[in-house]
Amino acid sequence: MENLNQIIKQFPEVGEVQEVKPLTSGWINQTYLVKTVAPEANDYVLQRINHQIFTDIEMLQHNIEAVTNHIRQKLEAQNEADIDRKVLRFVPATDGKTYFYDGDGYWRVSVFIPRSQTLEAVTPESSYLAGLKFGEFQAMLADVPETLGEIIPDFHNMEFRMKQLREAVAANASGRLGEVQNIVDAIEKDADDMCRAEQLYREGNLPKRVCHCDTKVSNMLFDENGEVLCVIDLDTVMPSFIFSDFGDFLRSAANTGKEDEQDLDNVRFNMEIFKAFAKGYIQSARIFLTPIEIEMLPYAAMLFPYMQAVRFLADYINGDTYYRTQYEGQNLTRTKAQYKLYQEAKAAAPEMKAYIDSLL
Ligand code: GN1
Ligand code: MG
Repeated sequence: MENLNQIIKQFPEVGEVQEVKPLTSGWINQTYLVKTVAPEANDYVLQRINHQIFTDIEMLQHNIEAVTNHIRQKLEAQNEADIDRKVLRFVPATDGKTYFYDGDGYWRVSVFIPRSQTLEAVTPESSYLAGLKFGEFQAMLADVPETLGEIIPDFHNMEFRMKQLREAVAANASGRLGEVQNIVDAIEKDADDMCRAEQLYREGNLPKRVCHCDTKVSNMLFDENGEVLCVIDLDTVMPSFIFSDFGDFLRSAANTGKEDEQDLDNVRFNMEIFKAFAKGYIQSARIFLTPIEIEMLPYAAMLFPYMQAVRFLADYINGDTYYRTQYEGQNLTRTKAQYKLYQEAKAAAPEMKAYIDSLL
């Protein structure tokens, strides 16, 4: 902790520290809660940024500052109360930057949002609120003046993910290809169709906009009354297709099974969660969505389990080099579960479309 205290001293606003303890949220960055001595003063969150994944820290923090400053200005213009609980604020280090490099790692500090909680399970009620909030988040960022960098290039680019799979297949580094050839073939059959967003983008018919790119219920803070306070985990905020945030949320929230479910009968697409989320999302996002973006929402709900199956499968064939695994074959189990979810979503697409039409 000695070392951590030295790092915290680089962020003068924090003041006198009472204790520093690990906060268990996510495995990408290391996160600590910094409790301060003064009773009414803010507490803080200290994070060591994973710069293996986020290699351009300057761009990362530029994106996050642009986003949080813009949201803060909007909340101020609306005369919102309690703004420090509704948008993250990153604290400057002595040189004025919102991060500090200690010669080995990159660190940043944000204000801890008191009396907040994350939800473990998604219910129709919280799914509705999440839809409303992620739509509002996108709507607020629709006119962000700065250009945001693509922090992980091609992150949600389906053509790029297919290319990675095809390279994995060609190299067959793990020798596992024979075992999964039938899944590769099934995936290939739908590839052109699933890459149609990239096609529309090239033709100038689909824009990219600022998205969150890691929408899950755990990336949202709720207050003591179950109201949404704030969207968190802004590392992947970048330009993408707007429906990324729609499809990615449903990939985890509307799956009735686990991400690596063994029993595929448990993997179904939960229409109640879908409807609640779509209702909230359309309510807050329809002011800026184009007709084609709305039309592609059911496609997005299919795309994300499909893309995730492709990513897990490529990693399995590569010999598990990207996703951490807890047991032998987990990436293959994940692949099958995500592929099953894709099939379920595909079957539900007409019902999704009818429901969305009924909201408009
Ligand atoms: C990774 O670690 P987590 O859950 O935040 C991945 C996502 C995947 C997800 C699948 C930077 O996110 O894109 O959808 O695993 N993030 C990165 O569980 O690759
Ligand atoms: Mg994350």
